[in-house]
Amino acid sequence: SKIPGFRALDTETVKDYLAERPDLGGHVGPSDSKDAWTVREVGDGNINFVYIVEGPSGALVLKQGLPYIRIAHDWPLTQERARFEAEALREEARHCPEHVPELYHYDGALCLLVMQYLPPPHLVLRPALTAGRSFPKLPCHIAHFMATTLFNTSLLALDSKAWRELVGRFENVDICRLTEQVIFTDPYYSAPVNRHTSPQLDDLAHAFQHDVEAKAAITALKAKFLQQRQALLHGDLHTGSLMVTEDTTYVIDAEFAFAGPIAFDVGKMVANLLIAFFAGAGLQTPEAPRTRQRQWLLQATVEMWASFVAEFKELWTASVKGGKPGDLCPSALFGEEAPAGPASLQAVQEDFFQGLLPDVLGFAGAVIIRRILGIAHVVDYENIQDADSRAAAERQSLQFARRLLVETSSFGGSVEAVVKAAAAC
Ligand code: ADP
Ligand code: SR1
Ligand code: MG
Ligand code: MG
Ligand code: MG
Repeated sequence: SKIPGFRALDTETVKDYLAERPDLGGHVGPSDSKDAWTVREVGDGNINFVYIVEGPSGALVLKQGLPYIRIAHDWPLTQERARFEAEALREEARHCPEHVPELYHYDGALCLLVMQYLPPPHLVLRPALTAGRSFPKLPCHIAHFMATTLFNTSLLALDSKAWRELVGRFENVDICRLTEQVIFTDPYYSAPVNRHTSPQLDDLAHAFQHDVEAKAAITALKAKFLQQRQALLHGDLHTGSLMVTEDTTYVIDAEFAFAGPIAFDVGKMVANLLIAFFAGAGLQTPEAPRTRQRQWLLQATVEMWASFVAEFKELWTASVKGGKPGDLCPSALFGEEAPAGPASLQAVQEDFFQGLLPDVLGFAGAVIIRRILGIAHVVDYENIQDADSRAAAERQSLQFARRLLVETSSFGGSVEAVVKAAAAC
């Protein structure tokens, strides 16, 4: 239901809203220059409305959430999502300001945020990948964002009081229920909102609905999504939530933030790089082959995982006081009484990452499947105009995703093995 006092803004009232708040309007220009401001609604996501406002002094972005989702007006969604996004942006900026747009303002009654505008040549990564682009710095940047935000909001960095306080601030119930539905439930039964390339993929869509092993695996992952509270996640970390140039990477759209399994954020990123890889097979033409970009997407997957592990481990090791046998680690998981010398720390770390990767791969499989069989599709595949070619890329993706989901251990705990198998498809 609508928040009392809520009203949806439009390209005109956005100007009035900002002009009445000189601290905000000032990013664009003085309020008496309002008539010269331009406002464009540019929302291309599934959920919200996004306005870019430009004036003589600069520009900003205003993002507003209505009481329903953008792509389905009969689908209500909590307007609390703006608060979660604002809180998450603040928390992320504490740990990784270089990859997060600056938040200027949050208005709970109007369910809106005002934030830093990321101007051209910034592009949303997903359509840029679909156009054949590569971004060599991306894997390191994303690894840095994930390592810093996930480590610093986990029990490895926080004491249990701070941790419980953080978890309590991010009880993002309705948004998590949406994810439970669209990723972990709908693709595995004949949910009314599902769609797929038909009739070409009818057999596979039907097969997933009767696939006992896939259902067991997705249920185990859903349980982890619901039960494992390891760190504050971004919660919707896909290539449509990244804006990039050759040199910069920004993570936007934090409204799905909640305390959950670290592997979910990492798995979404792995999935989306693989989606771009598999879709590339259908997007390329003899005149414009995608060989180099597709190789880069696989290398980027390996590099992102390796950098993430290295950086997360580095933060963890540095946070352990001294590092001599018998020294004490400050985190809640290694409390005052727990000795954490280098040997035991190394053993714990190895255990941690060995346990993490299968979940990363499982979540990645689930995320690929939802983008082909569920409600929310992606331009990676949708831009393949010929339905048979699109279905061929989707079929290959689904078969590979099922291996990630069900035969996770066949990759021997190695991302290199995953990309080698993808390249061989
Ligand atoms: P949704 O929650 O609906 O998915 P997003 O936060 O992903 O909304 O924003 C939708 C689109 O708005 C982005 O894909 C991008 O094109 C544009 N956008 C969002 N934030 C910014 C920003 N800070 N600077 C420039 N463009 C932005
Ligand atoms: C109705 S599903 C909409 C999807 O868009 C968001 O960005 C999330 O990925 C969500 O699952
Ligand atoms: Mg988005
Ligand atoms: Mg996704
Ligand atoms: Mg969003």
